[in-house]
Amino acid sequence: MERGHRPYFLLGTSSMVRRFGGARARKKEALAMKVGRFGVVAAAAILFAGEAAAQQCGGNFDRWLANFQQEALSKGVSRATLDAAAPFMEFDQEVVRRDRGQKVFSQTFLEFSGRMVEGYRLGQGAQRLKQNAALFQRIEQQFGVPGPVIVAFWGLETDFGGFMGKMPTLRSVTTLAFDCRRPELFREQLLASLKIIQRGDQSPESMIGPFAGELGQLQFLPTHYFEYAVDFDGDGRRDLIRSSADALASAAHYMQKLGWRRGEPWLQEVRVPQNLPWDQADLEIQHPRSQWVAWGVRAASGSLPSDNLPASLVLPMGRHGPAFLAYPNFKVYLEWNQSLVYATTAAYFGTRLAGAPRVSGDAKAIPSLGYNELRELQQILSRRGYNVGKIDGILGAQTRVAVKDVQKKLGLAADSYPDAELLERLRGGR
Ligand SMILES: [Ca+2]
Repeated sequence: MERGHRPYFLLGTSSMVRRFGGARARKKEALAMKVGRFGVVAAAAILFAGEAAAQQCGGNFDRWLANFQQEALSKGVSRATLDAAAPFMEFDQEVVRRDRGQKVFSQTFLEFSGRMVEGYRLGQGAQRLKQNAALFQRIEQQFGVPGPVIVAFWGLETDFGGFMGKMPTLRSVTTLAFDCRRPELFREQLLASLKIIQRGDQSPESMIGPFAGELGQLQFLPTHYFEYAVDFDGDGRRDLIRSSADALASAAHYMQKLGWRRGEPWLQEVRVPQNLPWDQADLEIQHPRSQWVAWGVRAASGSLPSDNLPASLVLPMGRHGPAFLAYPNFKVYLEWNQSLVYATTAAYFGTRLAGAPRVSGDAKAIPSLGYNELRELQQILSRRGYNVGKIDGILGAQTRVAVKDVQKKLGLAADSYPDAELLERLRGGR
């Protein structure tokens, strides 16, 4: 299973998902059809197994639910909690439809950060920081994570608590646990949702969120909610939906557990010389800052001390685009969301709120491949034996690794960022 705060979004913030909107009509007849055609077969299979072997997904919904409820009881969920949750534990075809239709789309770092950070969110974020200065001071004292870092996630995930989704979480996670796309992941989420209710943090009615089951102002998965949520306003409940203090402190607590290092930077924009050994620009490669300085890397603003703090050079748009040193704290961003564009944007947003100037670079001036070209590139790389994952037109980690390798073989600057020249040469089979 993939890791991460949101393992099922490559490049998805809930705000994108949120904009899909649409009717939430429930279409039970679709389920009835499915059960009608496959239910008997599934039941027979269970009988053949000679026991109540777990029907882990699909088949007859009522049978599946009864099986899940047994498991929940055996794992410490009370009958009373199950009874309270029962009216919401239904199948919702709309959830499946949205889950299948989830648009994962490709944007460059400058496009995405320009849209998600500059302007409205930056102004709002600065204001929120100021309004809650005492709260953020207390949070940093306890967990070591500075306010700007948390506010950036708050803004990206839910517009500072403004858009948290409108669907009953129990129904969403029940549906996705029953559906056979990622049943194990959502079976866990459903179990955690019930435990959150049992603990008194939420009620089945108050648990509202987007179709994929994330919860609250920082869009925690239910498992993360159950494990990392803290009560920071002191009312005795961990309420990540209605209490900003709880939600923000819980995010800091989660990041602390992911390994956030108190007092250290997370990301810093730099200028790089054009004769840099480009293959060293790789999240898997770290050098002390002194080595980067020796190679001619300079701070874009402020200073870049020549010391031993380890750093990776990140070029989200290749060697002609913006450049950042990513410090050990940056790995926490990648745990939150594996997408390099999302992680870099969230970290960059944090630096802006902490006073860094706007990133340099013009998206239109940097040669980038479009969606169709990226797909074509992935197809060519795949034919050449590279594992690029899904042919999806998205420049993900696997595609970057393949691009870097093929750049090296062709004697091109190995910055892991594909451009028209690379595609041209690969088309020609050279
Ligand atoms: Ca509370």
